[in-house]
Amino acid sequence: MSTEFVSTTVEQMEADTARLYETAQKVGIDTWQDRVKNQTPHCKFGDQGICCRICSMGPCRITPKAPKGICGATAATISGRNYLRHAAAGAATHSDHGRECVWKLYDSSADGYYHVTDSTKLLKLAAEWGVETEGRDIYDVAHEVAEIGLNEYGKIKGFQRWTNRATEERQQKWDAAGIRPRAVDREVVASMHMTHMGCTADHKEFVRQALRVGLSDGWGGSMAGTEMSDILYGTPMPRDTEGNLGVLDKDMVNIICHGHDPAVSEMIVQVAETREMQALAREQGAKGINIVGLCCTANEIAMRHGIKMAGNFLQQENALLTGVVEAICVDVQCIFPNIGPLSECFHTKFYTTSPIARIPFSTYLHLTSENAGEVAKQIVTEAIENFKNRDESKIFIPEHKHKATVGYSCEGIKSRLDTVTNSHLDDLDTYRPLIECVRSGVIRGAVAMVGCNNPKVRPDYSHIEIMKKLIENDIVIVATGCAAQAASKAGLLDKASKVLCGEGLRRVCTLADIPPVLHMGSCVDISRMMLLVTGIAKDWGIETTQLPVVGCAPEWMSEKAVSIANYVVATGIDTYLGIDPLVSGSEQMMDLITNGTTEWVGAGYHINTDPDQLVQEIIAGIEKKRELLGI
Ligand code: SF4
Ligand code: MSK
Repeated sequence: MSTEFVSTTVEQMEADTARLYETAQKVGIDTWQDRVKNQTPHCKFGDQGICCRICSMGPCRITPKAPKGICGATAATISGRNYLRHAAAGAATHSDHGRECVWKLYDSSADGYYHVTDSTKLLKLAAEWGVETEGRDIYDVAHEVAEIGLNEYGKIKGFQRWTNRATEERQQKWDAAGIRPRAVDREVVASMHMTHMGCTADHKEFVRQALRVGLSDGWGGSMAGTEMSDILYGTPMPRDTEGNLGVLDKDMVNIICHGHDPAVSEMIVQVAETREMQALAREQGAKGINIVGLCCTANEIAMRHGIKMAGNFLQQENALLTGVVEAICVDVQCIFPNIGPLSECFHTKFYTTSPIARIPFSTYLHLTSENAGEVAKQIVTEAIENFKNRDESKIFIPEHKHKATVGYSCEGIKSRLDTVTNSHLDDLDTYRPLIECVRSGVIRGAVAMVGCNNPKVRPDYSHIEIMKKLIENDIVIVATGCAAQAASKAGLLDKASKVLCGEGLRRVCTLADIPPVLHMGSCVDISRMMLLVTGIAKDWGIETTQLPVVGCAPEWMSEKAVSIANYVVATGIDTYLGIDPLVSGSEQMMDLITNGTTEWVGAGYHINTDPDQLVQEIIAGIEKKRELLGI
C-alpha cells in the first residue's frame, strides 16, 4: 500500500470553483461570488450589532451623535438583544430538528418506514429515564421514551433531563449562575420576550439567557436529535467513504441529499439500493445510482452508510453547476434559496420535503412518517428518468476527492481506544488510553472544529490551515458540520494524512488506526462532543474547564452557530471564533463575552479574524491548560 499522501490545496479547490463559475456565467445564473460583490461593503451598523428594528419607532442606529435609540436603548442593550435573538433562533432551529427526530421514534413500528435500529442505545436511554423495559415489546419502550422526549420540549416544571448527564461540577455551576435550561420551548419564548421592546435592557442578562437558551439546545434539543437518530438509523461507527466534488459520477444517476434531518435522506438511500431502482437506472443507460450528500445531511448518511460527501455549505451551488445532478432533495436548514433558479438552468429536479423549508422553483413533496417510502420512491424514480435529459455541453466535474474515514461517535472513539487497551489489565469502554496520551504529552490536547464556511473570510482556508497547524503540533481534532467537510476536501479525514502530524499524534494515529481529524457528525452532533468532554473529565477526575480542550469555529455563519458557541462555553470549553459575533459596536458586550462569562462558567470567547494568529492563540490556550494541570 502506498503511504504517499498529497492534500488537495485551497488553491486547487478555488480553481475548481472558478471553472464552475464559468459555467454559471454561461448559463446566466448568479452565484454567491456575485452576490458577495453586490452586498459589499456590508452595513456597518448591522455588522457591529448596533442597528435595532424591533419596533416601528425605529429602525435606530447608534452613532457618536446618537448614542441611544429613541426609547433610550444603548449600544450594549441593542447589540445584546440582537445577540440573544441569534442564539434563540439557533436553539429553536436545532431543537426543532431534534423534535422531528423524536417524532419519528414516536411513529416507529416494526412494519412502518421508521424502525428501531440500535435497540441497545434505546434500552440504555430507557433505563436512564426510568422507563420499564423488562418483558416489553421494543416499540412500546420506544414510544414511551419518545413521549418523554417530546414532553421535554414543553414541560411546565423543572429542567431539561438531558442536563443530568453533565458532571456534578457543571450542574452546580449552571444552578449557581441561574442558567440550567428549562424546556427548550420555554427558553426560546423567554428569550423572545426578554428582547421585545421595553423588556430587558441589561446586556449581562441577555448574555446569561444566551448561555441558557444555548444549553437548552446542546443539552436538550440537539442531544435529542443525535440520540434519536442513533436509535432509529444506527449509532455511527468508523467507516470509509470519500469527499469533495469528484465524488459525482458522470456515468451514474446522481442524487444529492442536502440539509440536516436524516429522516428524508435515510429513505432515499434505502430506496436507491433496491434492485428495482438499480435495474431502472441501468435501463435508462446509467451504470447505477450515486447518492451523495451536502452539508450536514452528508455527514449523517456518510457516517451511517458510507455515502459519499460532495461538500459543504458554499459548495452547494458548485455541485449543481457540474451539470450531472439529476435531482437535489432537501429537508431543512442551510439551503440557498438560489438552488431554485439555479436548478432551472439545468435538467436538475429540485425537491423540498418539509413545511419548514418551502422554496420557490421546487417540487414540494411533504414527507411524513406514513408516506416516507413513497415520497422517496417518487424522487428516486423521477431522478433516474431524468438521466437522459442532461446537456453534455454544460458538464464539468472537478476531479478532486479524497478517501475519508468517518463516524467517530463517542461509541466509535471508545471502540478504537479499546483496540489499544490491554484487555487483561485495563477496563474497556473508557477514555483512559486517550487521557494517558494527553497526560504524557504524546498528544498535547484536542480541538473541536465546528461550523460553516463563510465568504467573509477565504472559504475553507481558515478551517484547513488551522487544522493542519494543530495536527502538526500534536493536537488531535474532532470535527462536525461543514468544518468536517472542509477536512474531508483537504484529505484530513484520510488515515494517510497522519504524515502531516507531529511525531506524537502520528504514532497515536498509527496505533489506533485513526485519521488525525475525527469526524463526529453533523451540527446537532456537537452534543456528542459535549458528552465526549464530559466522559473524559469524569474518567480523568477533573473538571471540563481544566481539560486541554477548546472549541473553534473559524468560519461560522448561522444563528445555530451562536447557540452552539453559547452551550460550548457554558460547558466550560473556551471557544475560538474567526468571525466576529456582530456585537463589536458595544465594548461592554465584547468584554462580557470574552472575559465576563468566565466568572459564571469558567470559559469565554477568543476572537481573531486572522487564522494564522487564531491558531497560535489556540495552541497557547491549550499549553496554558496543560501548565495549570501540571502536565
Ligand atoms: Fe429604536 Fe428602541 Fe424601537 Fe429599538 S426598541 S427600534 S432602539 S425605539
Ligand atoms: S450545515 S449550520 S453551514 S456547519 Fe450543519 Fe454547515 Fe453551518 Fe449549515
